[in-house]
Amino acid sequence: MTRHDIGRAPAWRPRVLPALTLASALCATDAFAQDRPLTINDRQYFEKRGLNVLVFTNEYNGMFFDEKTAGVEIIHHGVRTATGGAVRLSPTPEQWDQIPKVADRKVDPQSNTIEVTLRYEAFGFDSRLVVTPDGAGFNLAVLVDKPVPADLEGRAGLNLEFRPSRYWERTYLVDGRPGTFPRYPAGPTTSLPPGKKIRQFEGYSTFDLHGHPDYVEALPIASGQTLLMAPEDPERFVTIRSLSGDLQLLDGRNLAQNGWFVVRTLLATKTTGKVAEWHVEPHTIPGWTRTPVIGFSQAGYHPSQPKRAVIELDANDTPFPTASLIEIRPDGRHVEKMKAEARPWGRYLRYNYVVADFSSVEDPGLYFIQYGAQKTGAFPIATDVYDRVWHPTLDVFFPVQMDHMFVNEGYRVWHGVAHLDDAVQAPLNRQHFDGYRAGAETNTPYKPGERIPGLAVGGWFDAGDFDIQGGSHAMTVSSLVATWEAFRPQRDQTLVDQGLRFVDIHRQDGKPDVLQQIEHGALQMAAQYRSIGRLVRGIVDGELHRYHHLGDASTQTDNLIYDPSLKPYESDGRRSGTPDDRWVFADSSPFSNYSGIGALAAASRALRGFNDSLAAECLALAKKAYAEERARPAPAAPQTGFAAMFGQTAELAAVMQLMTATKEQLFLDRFNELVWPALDRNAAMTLQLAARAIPVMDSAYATKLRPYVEKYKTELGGMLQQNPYGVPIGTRGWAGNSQVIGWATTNYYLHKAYPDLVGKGLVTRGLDYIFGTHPAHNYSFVSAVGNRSKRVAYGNNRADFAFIPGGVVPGVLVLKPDYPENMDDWPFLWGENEYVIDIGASYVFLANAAQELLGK
Ligand SMILES: [Ca+2]
Ligand SMILES: [Ca+2]
Ligand SMILES: [Ca+2]
Repeated sequence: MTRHDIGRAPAWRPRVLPALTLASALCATDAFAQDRPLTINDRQYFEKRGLNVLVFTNEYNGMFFDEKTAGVEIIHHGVRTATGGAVRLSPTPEQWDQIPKVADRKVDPQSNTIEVTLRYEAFGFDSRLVVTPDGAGFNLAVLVDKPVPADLEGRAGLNLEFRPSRYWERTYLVDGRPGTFPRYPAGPTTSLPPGKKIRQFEGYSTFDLHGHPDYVEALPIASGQTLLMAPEDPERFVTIRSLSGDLQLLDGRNLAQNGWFVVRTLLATKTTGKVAEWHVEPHTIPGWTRTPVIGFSQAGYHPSQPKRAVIELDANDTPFPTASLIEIRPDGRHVEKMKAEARPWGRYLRYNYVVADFSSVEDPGLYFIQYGAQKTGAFPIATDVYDRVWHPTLDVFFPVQMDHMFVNEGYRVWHGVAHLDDAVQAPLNRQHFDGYRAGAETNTPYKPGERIPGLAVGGWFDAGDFDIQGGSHAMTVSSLVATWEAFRPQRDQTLVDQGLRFVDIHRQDGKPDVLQQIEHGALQMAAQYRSIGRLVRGIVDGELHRYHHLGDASTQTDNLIYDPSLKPYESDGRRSGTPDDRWVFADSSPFSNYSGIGALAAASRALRGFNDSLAAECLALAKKAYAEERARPAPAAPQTGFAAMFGQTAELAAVMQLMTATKEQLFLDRFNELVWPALDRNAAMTLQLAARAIPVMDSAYATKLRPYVEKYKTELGGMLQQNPYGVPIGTRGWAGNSQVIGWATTNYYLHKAYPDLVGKGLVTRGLDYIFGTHPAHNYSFVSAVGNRSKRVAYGNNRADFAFIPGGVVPGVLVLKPDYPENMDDWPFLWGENEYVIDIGASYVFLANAAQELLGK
């Protein structure tokens, strides 16, 4: 069994239907459903009971390239097991390999066919991928009007990728020959000269030649005409038969830990028309119905807060009328405490929902929820449920993310001192990876390749990767300062020694950990302002093959200053001839600079009395940089996209922090000048900032702000109806837990100032969502917080299928058109599972806010 199935009844066991009804149901409805071929539904994908086939409802994008969320995809008994069905140019495509563009897509319900035209512009290569239901499955064919280009012969193939964690511990048959899906990659591979390699993103290479001539490709682990995958498992069984050419089964993990099992047929060459064709038949279980997901808070509930279980149901499921809250008594007996109506909510995305409200139960104790025969894990109702939920984030997640430090925990070293060779000015005119780019100016006082002094200090690894991102640092520092100023948490469970670059987890040193983290962020940001005069876009590897590093952060670079007089891999013990020192990218955007200025001003307040010299320097740097930025001609505020959302409030946020730090009239006036137009433009984005200024402003300010809060409250009503969870669920390519936390935090500030307008329930609802009351499954999105939580995630230890305690993942990604997903057995989808520092900091704030509001 996989983790996904733990605690759930086997999906194919019929539930609580009288024998007669069941028999007739199987004869009529289910037998019919089983025989019914795949048909195109009104959401433009192929559907039959237990099976969906998506054909480029999701496309590859140019930002992160292959995210394993595009192409022909199979949702098999509710689980997206296959992705990347397309013409691909390598046996086991990696994230930064060439991706096809969709030049055309035709959905034809008349002929029950979906056809996409795929284009590789760099090769002038077009092909058509045609999906047509056939028998119990479908045919997948590739057609070309012109022969495959000569340089892609033997390279272009029809690929389909299967999620390893859904197939390992299972077997396959290839033309009757048995095999077991490898639990861990074990070859075979072959070494090829670089001339054979298809150009990757912007000419970068994911492969480190490391002084040797050849790169590596995966060879098939099996090949033949007919492949039966997991024939022993009715939920996973798929048959693929090639109608032209051999099928190959490959293991992409031999090249990259995030690779999938790939089934592939090379396209026929020097010919036109059909150049590859498969018959694919995923087995379906008659009358299959997805097991309900009972969404609830894995961390439990404060007695006085609302307690809503949101139950997610298959569209074919018939809801039970009630759900029960069962108390686990001190004598061990299980006693039904309350039977709540399972109130139909309706449809959201592809599922139906019912909501059971247990709010009236306020007695402290241990409970679980029973719905039909299904029982959830146990959870507490107690006055102290929020006391400790943020500790793993502050005690473990943040220390593990600390750059330029050695981080120890008990017998375990998380990583050694990293990136002592930071950093050099990035080259000009470069489209880099991870969203970095350089134009014609460095925007710093340094020449390309020149060393920028003082940067090997402080800072955190941005996320599951190891770069230092300016923007997320600013948000993190500002958020940690907000926590310090609002709640003054004195918690001290971490020793931080900046002089020795040493961190010891679970070891007191007499200093509040929040302040030590603020100091660590401020040290890096102050270094940037000291040597460059602005917040940098980031500090990141120059080479793609170092950027995707998995392992100890201290081995990402050699920690030695680059010296071009030495040969690559040569060292005198202090310098080395390997040009691996990280690059500094700076842009000229005032918006990111303002966010850095605001964070420095905030840090200066928190650090006063803790590190006075750093506090004073942070404020001086912030004021100087603000004056410089204001003296520059202001570019037009971006009107669309991410920059518009943050750009337009960036200066306001900086001024709010400077005003709070200095009380100077200059900043008070500027704040008044900016805040009202910003509220008129986008109140939802501005209200949190505006409310945070209330203690600094006069009472007339709070009165003037009130109508905006009233309007927000009205708009909230509509938002709360958009999904059964009653929180804003984002639909972008990076899942939206951060927005949920931000929304609940705004509600906290508004509740503090206008308790008659915004209730406490809108603060805890955000946490209920994070802790398990959400679509797809019911694990807590904070690793090691709540009874069951994310046990694999996209931290920098993801190759070990592990987690970092206290890390908060992005959450539920809504794949078009209607599939909410958060993989719980496969850590490698960053949009679902990547911990990021700023969401960690904002989570610490929200958890403290809930604790303060509800009290003991
Ligand atoms: Ca990054
Ligand atoms: Ca401490
Ligand atoms: Ca180096």
